[in-house]
Amino acid sequence: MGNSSRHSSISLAVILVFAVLLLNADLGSCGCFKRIFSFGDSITDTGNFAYISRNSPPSPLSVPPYGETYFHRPTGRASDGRLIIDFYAQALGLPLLPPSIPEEKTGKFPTGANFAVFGAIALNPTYFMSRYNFSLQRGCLDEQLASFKKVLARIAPGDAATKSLLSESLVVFGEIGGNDYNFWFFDHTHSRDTAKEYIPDVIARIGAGVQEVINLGAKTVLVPGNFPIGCVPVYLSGNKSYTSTDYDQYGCLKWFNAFSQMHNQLLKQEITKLKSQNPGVRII
Ligand SMILES: *[C@@H]1O[C@H](CO)[C@@H](O)[C@H](O)[C@H]1NC(C)=O
Ligand SMILES: CC(=O)N[C@H]1CO[C@H](CO)[C@@H](O)[C@@H]1O
Repeated sequence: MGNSSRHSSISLAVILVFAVLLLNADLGSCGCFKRIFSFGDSITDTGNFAYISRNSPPSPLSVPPYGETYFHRPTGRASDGRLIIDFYAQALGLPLLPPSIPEEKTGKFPTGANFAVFGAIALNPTYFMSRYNFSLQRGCLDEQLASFKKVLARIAPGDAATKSLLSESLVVFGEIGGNDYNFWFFDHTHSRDTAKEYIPDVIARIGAGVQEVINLGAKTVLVPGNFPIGCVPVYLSGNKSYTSTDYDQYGCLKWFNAFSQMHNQLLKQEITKLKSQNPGVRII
């Protein structure tokens, strides 16, 4: 996801507590993973974007209040505290994941690395150009996977070594895809319904990415869905409505929550398909 406010960090905090509980229920704090590799966008980025943009005008992520509650300094996370991925690492007894890009060419990443980049999309930018004549200058999943493979080729060269290393790693695949819709929701160059047209393509891209890491040797892949974005402040303010029926009993925007559910339902179907195609691999 793109811009995040302190309020959205708070609502996300509630969601991530549930996510950690779910993860614990499924995997336990068993010391069963030696490392975590993760992909995604600002929900997961622990410093890649801030590093990439360090020489341009400083991004808001590099100044307070980002980082103020836990790290007591800005770390490049789009949050005042920890991100969901930090809680996963702590729940599994691992150090917090370093962002991959600052050490892309040298890092040994003994406990894993984080390839997520703020603002990243799942589909390639060329998709939006050819389909909607819309130029989107963003990082994408393909770039993160390419960077991952480069790192693997260095830290575990050869198919057998890569497979062995990944078999004892947890791969966290997302959240990714939210930004493929977000620019439509905030840009208003097209109707927001346009975003529904390409949900299946976003899901197919995520599914292909998950299959790619499984082919490399991953045995446990966690694939988070999208959030109830209709409850997130940036959507509530950016799409304020004066029609009371646009809101549910919690004051959330129904259209956006229904949209997230559509994405998540298709994602679950994709995961069911991936599970049947990859017996022996845990896809959560
Ligand atoms: C594509 O967009 C550009 C501006 O961004 C415009 O000049 C051009 O006419 C558009 N092409 C088509 C086929 O709509
Ligand atoms: C009330 C309001 O601003 N609604 C907007 C919500 O966003 C869509 C496009 O994403 C606009 O078409 C609406 O006007």
